[in-house]
Amino acid sequence: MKFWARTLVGWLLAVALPTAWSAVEDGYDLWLRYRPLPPQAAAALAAQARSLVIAPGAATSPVLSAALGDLQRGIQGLTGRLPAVATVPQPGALLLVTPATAPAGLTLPWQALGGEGYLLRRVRLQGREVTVIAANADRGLLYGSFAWLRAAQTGADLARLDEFSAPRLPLRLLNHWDNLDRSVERGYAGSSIWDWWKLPDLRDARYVDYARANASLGINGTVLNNVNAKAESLTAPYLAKAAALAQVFRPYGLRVYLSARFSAPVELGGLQTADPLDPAVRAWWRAKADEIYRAIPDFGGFLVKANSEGQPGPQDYGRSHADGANMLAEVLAPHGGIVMWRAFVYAPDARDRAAQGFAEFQPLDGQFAANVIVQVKNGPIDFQPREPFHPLFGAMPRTATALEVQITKEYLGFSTHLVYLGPLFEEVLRADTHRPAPGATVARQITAMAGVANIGTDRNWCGSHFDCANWYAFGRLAWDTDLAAARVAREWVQQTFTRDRRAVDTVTALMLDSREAVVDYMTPLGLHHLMGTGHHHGPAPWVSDLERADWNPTYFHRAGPDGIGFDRSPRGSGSVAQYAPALAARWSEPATTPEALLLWFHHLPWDHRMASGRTLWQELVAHYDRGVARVEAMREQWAGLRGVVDARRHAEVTAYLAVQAREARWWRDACLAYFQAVSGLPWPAGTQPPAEALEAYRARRFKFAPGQGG
Ligand code: BDP
Repeated sequence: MKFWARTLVGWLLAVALPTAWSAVEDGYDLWLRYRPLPPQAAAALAAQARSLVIAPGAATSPVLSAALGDLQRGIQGLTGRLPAVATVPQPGALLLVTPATAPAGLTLPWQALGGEGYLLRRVRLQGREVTVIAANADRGLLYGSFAWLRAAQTGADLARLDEFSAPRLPLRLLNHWDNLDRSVERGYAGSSIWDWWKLPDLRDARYVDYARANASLGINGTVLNNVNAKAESLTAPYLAKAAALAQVFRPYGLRVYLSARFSAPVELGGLQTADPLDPAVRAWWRAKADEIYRAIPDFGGFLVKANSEGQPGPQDYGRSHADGANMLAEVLAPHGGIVMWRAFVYAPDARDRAAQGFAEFQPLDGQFAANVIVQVKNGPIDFQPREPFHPLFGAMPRTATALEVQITKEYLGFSTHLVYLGPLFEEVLRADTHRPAPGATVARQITAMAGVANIGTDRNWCGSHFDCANWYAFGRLAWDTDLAAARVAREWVQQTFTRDRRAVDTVTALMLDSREAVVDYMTPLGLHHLMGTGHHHGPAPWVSDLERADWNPTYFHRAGPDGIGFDRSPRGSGSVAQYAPALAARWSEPATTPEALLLWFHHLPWDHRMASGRTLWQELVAHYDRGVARVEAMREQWAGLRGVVDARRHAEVTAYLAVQAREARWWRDACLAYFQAVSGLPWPAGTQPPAEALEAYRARRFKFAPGQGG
């Protein structure tokens, strides 16, 4: 090669290509980046994926085409070679097979795969080494294809591949709290990705990428609109818009659902009532259901927030939640649709808000129709950094239940705090309800999992790069509730950032530490709901003047000169009794309550002795300090990755971590300033008093904090 040519090639390799490359690292590609592997690894992978083999004619299935599309895109990206689609197996082929198309001599455990599961396996077929992606249906092939790509991207040994996976939960859904004006309730990632105004005519290319990302995780349903629903979403023009989205999503196995406003028969139908037992109301909903299914033949069903936070519901007419849910279930049943009826309710006169959901719903066990699922938040209050699991799990054995978690971090620092939620999801899924016996985990009690989405129009989808890990973890854990959050974090890092081992170790460790960090600097030892009023940004433990008692942080922490914490033991509200007797007994006594939940269940004097030997007051300060220190450690860990992680994303995360460090300190200082004032105790030796006076923290206002909806 001539000198100038060598120089040009050198310049391209050293400067131009990496620059061009890093320019596209804006997070848009999520974990489906498919960036080129190092030459040797690329060649090895290419040898295993020379062609994609399907049965003649099979590619006409839209779902299979979607699977092939991502396999081609992925393999080309990773290896630089586009695999051909063929119908005859050659060495190095990837075979996509169902029982109907499997070649003779290939015996596989078809039955265990169920309707959605898949098997990835290296086999010798007629003397040739090939890889099979096997499933009973095209949807399984789609999930299997993404699993193969995940294996390829995470550096798995593809020559020895043998992976079987089938979901236990048939329903794995995102819940968008998106409004029709494109604002997003508790959204911190820009506007709603649904451009309602331009739908159904304009179908943004982003809708396809959204569906691909969900399919890659096995998410199979999406509720398009806010649970605080507008009746208009059930009108013909909006149904046409939802139908357009359903059409885009269909090849990716993603069904569309809608939040239904219970009073729609009045608001849209001109009826005098929305009483679920009124024949005219039932007829209205029946006609509406028929209309919906004409527009969206595979419509999934309704999600309903009723008689909660001012939403209309059956209780407005003296009817029960079961009456309301069953009425909707009846009109959806002929079409195969379901009702997800939320158990997030709390009455204004609540003696103990944590007890309300159980009190209203548990007695209704056995009264819900077969196609109703009662959707229960992970904890009995409201998506706090840490809560015990909701006592309804396991307590309604004759009712199908769904676990609802919040992916968007309304109470965990919005999108500017790095908090990996995998450990939170894992904690609740693995919580032992003891119902009917020890070992009955939440994961074993549910039939569905719903995640309140954190997706918006931001280029990186979720408002921050790391918040995409929470979308990812939700999907992966909903698919396989036994997965470890640590493994999920690791594979996300490998696909999203780098396969550099040291960097993967560092980022994974940082992520795993982050959830405990936020608990420590916001609400340690079982404290909860200390957040600012309305927007929930920042600390406000002093707020005590809101109209309803249970809107006030003082209601939840009950700090005074005598001590701190909410007594839910038999000596207090008694709501601990909603748990199985073995747990209730354990959590009724401070000595046998895990310290992480201590102040959730008990009101204790400031000088209560903790396991560490410190007093409760000293321990509280130590936790807040540890939270702040953990964030500082996260910053340092991340700083050490400069040059390993691409510059743009590295800088963005660095900036966010600075916000988090500042706000963690603010949380610590403001909460401790307040608790110190009410307890009257001196600062423990060696600890720092807050930077500012309590009044200064109390005076802060955040009128324009995001996520308050339209
Ligand atoms: C609360 C949110 C509110 C939601 C509500 C719900 O602050 O915006 O509408 O949950 O889940 O945490 O319905």
